[in-house]
Amino acid sequence: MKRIDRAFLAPLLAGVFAFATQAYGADSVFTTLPLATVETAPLLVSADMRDGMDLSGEWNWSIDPYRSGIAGFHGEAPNRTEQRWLDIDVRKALAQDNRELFEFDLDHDRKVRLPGSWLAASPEMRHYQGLVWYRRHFDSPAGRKGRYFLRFGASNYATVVFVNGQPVGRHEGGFTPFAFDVTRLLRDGDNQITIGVDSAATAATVPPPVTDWENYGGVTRDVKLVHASDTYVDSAWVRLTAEGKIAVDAHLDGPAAANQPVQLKVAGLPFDLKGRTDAKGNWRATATAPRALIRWTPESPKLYDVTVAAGEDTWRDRIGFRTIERRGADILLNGKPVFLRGISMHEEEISANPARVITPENARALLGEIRNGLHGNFVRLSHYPHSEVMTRMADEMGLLVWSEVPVYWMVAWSNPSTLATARNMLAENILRDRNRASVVIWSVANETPVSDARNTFLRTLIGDVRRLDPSRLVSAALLVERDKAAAVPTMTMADPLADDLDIVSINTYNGWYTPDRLADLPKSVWNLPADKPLIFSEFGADAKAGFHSPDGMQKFSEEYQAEFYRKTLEMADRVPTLRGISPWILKDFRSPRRQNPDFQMGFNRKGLISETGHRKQAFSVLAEYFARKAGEPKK
Ligand code: GCB
Repeated sequence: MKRIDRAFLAPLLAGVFAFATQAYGADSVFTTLPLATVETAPLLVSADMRDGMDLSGEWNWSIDPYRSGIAGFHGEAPNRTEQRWLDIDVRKALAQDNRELFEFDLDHDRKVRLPGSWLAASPEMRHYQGLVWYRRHFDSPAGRKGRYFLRFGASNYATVVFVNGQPVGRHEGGFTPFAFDVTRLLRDGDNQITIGVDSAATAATVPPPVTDWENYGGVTRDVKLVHASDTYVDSAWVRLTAEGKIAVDAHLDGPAAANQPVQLKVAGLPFDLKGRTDAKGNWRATATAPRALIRWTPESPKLYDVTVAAGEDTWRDRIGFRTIERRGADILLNGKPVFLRGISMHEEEISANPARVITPENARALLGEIRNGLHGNFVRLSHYPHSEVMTRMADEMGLLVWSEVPVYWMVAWSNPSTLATARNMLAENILRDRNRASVVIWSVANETPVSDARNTFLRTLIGDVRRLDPSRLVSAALLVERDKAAAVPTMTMADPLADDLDIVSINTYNGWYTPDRLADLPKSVWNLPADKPLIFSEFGADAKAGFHSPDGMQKFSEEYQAEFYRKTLEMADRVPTLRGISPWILKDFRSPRRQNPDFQMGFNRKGLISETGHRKQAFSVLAEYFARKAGEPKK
């Protein structure tokens, strides 16, 4: 890849991000620390495959509901004993001068395991949204040489980072990775890291405060001290092109980045591509793929060990090679039509008290329900980028992936800072996952009402996707207009954005949020573009596992949900351009807006399995439908 043009995300460079100034004012650390974006910070693509020190484990933590660590009583700059990130041992300081006033002591506060959201850490944290400080110590690696990066898989939502009392940087956005070069801040022996994480959403953030899922605040993915040589491969993208070639784009960072010999190898194949970086440290090359290459498919998800060697550094990844295209109303995987047998999913493990901890075991359990239980080949990872553990597991298990950014319902379409935030988030997601064969669709939004400002905003994002990754398909979950006078449900795609997308995706809840009789659903009329694939990206009905209705017609019963699926699938089968579905949703998930005490208790119950994994009746309805679809000759 050519490192993204500096001009690409121009507003980002101004450091004007959606959250910071609104929540903290112009001169707090949340506003003034260097902002990590795809243009300003290391990308460290495939950092999870690099050497380093895992900083998961026990951290001390302390809430800061009035954000006192950031400002004094009257909003003035915090003084020395208020700045919670300073390298001060509070007990020692008091031993030296017992007149000092500290109203926190992070080193001696409670401990919690990171990664994981604070919401599940203790009962009184269940609904906490705001600022929390985390602190841990670690011993510096012996014989330090080369470069050290502090890399976060994700931290929700705004984050400030300090090492040994020194400011490092900040980041905004709860679902994508970021990293800082901390080489010069490390010292021999004991080192201290302090992180402030603020989960509050504002009208300007992405997503905004009103959603239908739990806002899991905190450091929700791995923190790692990554080690690399002085000059290292900061990003690499290796893929199969539509023409059947293997292409590589790599970028080196460091003093010897320019004019450096580089070499791409794919283990197990007679493939060895050599070249040299240009003056900016970029290398782009293509070569014909060997005949022996086995293509990645959901049925046979072959991954290769791939390396890019450059000087002292070797970048590693495990990569599948496949193509994805649209032709007319068809989606072609490796040149053959494919029907996407999927379901949607939130990033939430199967558990009575989920904390958004996605370990490989948790990811395998969720995706296993789709692949083996439902006979699926596709998952919609809604409504934001999921953990890299999940997309790697999808590569390994053979599931096609829809990947999305949380441009959800009503973001501040006319706010340039909101757009900058969304663009950076989208870029961070794409740059992280461009090497994943499983990812076939980038989605830029979910259920966003049409307006000029919204169209302009989303077209900017679509343009970014096409520039950063023209090899995949672009979509967004759209709304349709319903003809109120028609006798049978009649829906028309009137959203002008459909013209900009490769796949038209629609969420439909007729029979759940509308008074339609389920029996009428198959008669529905859909007025849709004839030359584009359609995905029903959502449909679903709530059911409380174990709640039954004698006549099958009571909402929240397993019977109603199962019948809703039968009739909606019958309806879907009559739409000629249908090329996939991802109903709502695999598992019951936490959503604070859902408070019916008989059925919901803080959970959206549209899952086909309960939060603890109990399968509801509708599960087998979909499983049988997918088993049939899998056996059908392709259109
Ligand atoms: C939708 C949203 C999804 C909600 C779902 C529901 O249309 O896209 O985020 O959770 O409906 O259950 O209402």
